[in-house]
Amino acid sequence: MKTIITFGTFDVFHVGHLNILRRAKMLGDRLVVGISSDALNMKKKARLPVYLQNERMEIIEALRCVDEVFVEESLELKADYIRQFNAQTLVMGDDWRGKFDHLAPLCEVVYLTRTPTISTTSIIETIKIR
Ligand code: C2G
Repeated sequence: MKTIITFGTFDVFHVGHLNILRRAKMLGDRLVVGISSDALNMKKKARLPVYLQNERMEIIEALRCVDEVFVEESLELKADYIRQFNAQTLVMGDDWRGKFDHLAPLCEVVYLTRTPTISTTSIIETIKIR
């Protein structure tokens, strides 16, 4: 049983999020997703997500390609989460390329290409303009 782990906020869920989760699942048998907590988002982006953490968790958990979700409380705890879930592969979008290479002794680290043009920020901007 090969476990894949990935992380993200997944705010205002869109097809770019779906694509990376589907591709991550294809690399193994079980996909575990760490959802950034609202508090972690405040720290990272100095604002709350549009969808709060329990809603983001519910949405991701309902996807066919996702087996388990948990709350990611800190960016620095990745090694602990990888051990806790016994993950063999960490998947991140290539906006994070190189940032998690230090975890390579613990598990395989794979960066997947982001889906072009779509982002939560651009969706919010579009809604504002309309
Ligand atoms: N993503 C993608 N294509 C897009 C937008 C996002 O492939 N057009 C990917 C990102 O690369 C990331 C995942 O979808 O792997 C979730 O994106 P975000 O919610 O923006 O995640 P982020 O805030 O970068 O949080 O511990 C790391 C962080 O929790 C990652």
